[in-house]
Amino acid sequence: MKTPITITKVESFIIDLPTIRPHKLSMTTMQKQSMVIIKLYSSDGLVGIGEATTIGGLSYGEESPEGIKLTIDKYLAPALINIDATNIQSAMTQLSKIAKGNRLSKSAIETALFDAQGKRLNVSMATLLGGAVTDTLPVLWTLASGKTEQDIDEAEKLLAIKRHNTFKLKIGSREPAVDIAHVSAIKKALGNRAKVTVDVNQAWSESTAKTGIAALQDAGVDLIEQPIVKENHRGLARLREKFIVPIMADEAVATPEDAFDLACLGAADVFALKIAKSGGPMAVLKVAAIGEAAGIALYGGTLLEGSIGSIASAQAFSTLRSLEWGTELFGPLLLTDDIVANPPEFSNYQLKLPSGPGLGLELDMDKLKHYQRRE
Ligand code: MUC
Ligand code: MG
Repeated sequence: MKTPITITKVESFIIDLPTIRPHKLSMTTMQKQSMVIIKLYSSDGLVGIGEATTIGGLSYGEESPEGIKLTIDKYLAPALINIDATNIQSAMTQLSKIAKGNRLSKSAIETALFDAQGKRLNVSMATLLGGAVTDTLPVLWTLASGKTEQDIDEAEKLLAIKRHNTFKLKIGSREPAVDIAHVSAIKKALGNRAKVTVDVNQAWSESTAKTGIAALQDAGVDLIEQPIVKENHRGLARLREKFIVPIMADEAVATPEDAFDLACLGAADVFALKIAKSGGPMAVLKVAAIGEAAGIALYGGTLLEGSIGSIASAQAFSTLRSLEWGTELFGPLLLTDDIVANPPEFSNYQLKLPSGPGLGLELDMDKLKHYQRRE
């Protein structure tokens, strides 16, 4: 009988990497990104890597970097030891039995299992997920310095070097009138040369959203992301009824169950897909399938992961037939350095998928050790 290939060890590290400038969202201003990176070892000597990253400690979501590391070390890793490293579905089912929720942590594990299995079979992670239909993905950039003139300058530079031609603006922390003036000034400066989208990150009440979206629609904004609290699916449906500008669900659509409810209610024109939010690449493709079946357009989202999480997302998104709104997988470009030896390439408004097996990335252990948090 063939000796089974089993999982022998899982290591996790918290990495703190500074951002190139403050990144201002409705709930926090980021000066650094804290990523949980894992290494998953198997009995055949292969090591898979994965990433679980959130934004602003506990201010954005329900899992913090410290909590993710604890969850992996104390609960998920012990449940994986000695089980079949080549059966990803079975390993993830095992994790779903011993841990509720904790989807960011699970996404890192699933990514590492795919990375190792891809290396084992000498195929990309996308191939394991059914096959890539493209090797490049369009990528937008988020303007979030908090200053209108600086954001316009940043957009002009990125347009000039053809790195991005769609810009997402983060609003919601200031008075709506101030935010609307900010967005209108940027849209006016960029004109038809760029698409402009806004992400309110749940900051508005439904009544503020009614007046706010009306003004943003008049200003020529192309897409409105998560204007109200994520739990208010019916409110999103009411807003969608009212406006022509498309409404995108982000925080509201994490699991396939969320996707099903939003689809039944007609509450979104677009779904923002994120592997971490859904609990891994396989779960995010289920969300995408529900969107496709309901005629909801798709968008490849990020939790501002570094290269590992961004490329894991890209591997999954590259298997989708249509990503009408492109992606926002620019996370590595927001950071001052990288912990992989072959950082992803961005040019001509696109992210290029690496060509190697698994994720196609090589961890730089010296860099990882340099940025590792020691406590
Ligand atoms: C979010 O809510 O969309 C994605 C891009 C960005 O700047 O922030 C994130 C989070
Ligand atoms: Mg968002």
